[in-house]
Amino acid sequence: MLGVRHYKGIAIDLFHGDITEFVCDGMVNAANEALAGGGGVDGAIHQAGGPIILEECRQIGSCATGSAVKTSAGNLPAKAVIHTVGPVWRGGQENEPKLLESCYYNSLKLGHELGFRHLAFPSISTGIYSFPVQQAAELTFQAMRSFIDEFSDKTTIKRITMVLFSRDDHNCYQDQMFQEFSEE
Ligand code: AR6
Repeated sequence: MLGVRHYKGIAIDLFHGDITEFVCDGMVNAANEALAGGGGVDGAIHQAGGPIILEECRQIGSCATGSAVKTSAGNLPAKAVIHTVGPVWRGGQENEPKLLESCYYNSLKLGHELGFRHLAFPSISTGIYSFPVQQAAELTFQAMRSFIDEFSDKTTIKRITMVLFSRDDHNCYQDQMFQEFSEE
């Protein structure tokens, strides 16, 4: 069963699968600061989207950890890719939690500025960058709450989906989502 919650008129839900096949407006990518492409979800997004994405990344140049930038989506089923750079986990004492929250908050803000209705996120930083999944899931929904508290009355965003590649990650995010948002 797929979980869904509503908070101040915005749906928050989960999907178990490949984000490159997920239909949305803004598809968020877990990129690196050089916007150079890479492995994991970044590699999958560039592979499925085609070379236009890397061309535009080169024009932009770089993206600081915690920030977000936008490119076209090429062949992906989205209007744009929002590239954000998660922190590399170095034990938790180097501002990693705040930086991870900034990724979600700034990606949502960019999606809002672009007038999008539906954003899809992968589990940022929890693969190659080694951020512990449970803590990442807690921070994810806290960041969504902060964004919604600030923007719910003025944003076009109506739905935010976490797309989880593994069943274990899906279950972990579902538990945290149910803890953060009770049924309205
Ligand atoms: N759809 C959804 N989720 C996916 C997919 C997919 N197609 N492929 C992988 N994941 P990672 P990071 C999940 O490593 O930790 C890259 O080289 C994966 O199982 O992609 O932020 C970049 O260029 C995991 O749960 O991102 C950076 O250098 C989650 O996506 C670096 O990796 C994030 O794993 C970023 O590392």
